[in-house]
Amino acid sequence: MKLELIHKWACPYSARVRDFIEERGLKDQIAFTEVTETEDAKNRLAQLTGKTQVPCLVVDGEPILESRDIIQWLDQNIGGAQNAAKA
Ligand SMILES: N[C@@H](CCC(=O)N[C@@H](CS)C(=O)NCC(=O)O)C(=O)O
Repeated sequence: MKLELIHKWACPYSARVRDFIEERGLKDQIAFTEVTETEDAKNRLAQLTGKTQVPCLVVDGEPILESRDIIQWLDQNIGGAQNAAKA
């Protein structure tokens, strides 16, 4: 499964997702793209979602918006309790 988090350093909603990823020890499984750092990221985000909103988790090419939904997806799909214990 290919996972990419399109985020912004200055965005508190992005920070919430990054914190969850850090706490659960999932960093190695996710590629991070800062949306303001490349024109390509901005264009891809717009193509995928029709929006400029971050954070956006892209799962095998499918976007998930909303920090709460992203965290819930990560929790249910790759960040179970066994990882929480390790963090
Ligand atoms: N409810 C959203 C809020 C996300 C949000 O407001 N992100 C801001 C940056 S902090 C943003 O992308 N603003 C530009 C836009 O919405 O187009 C979430 O929880 O993810």
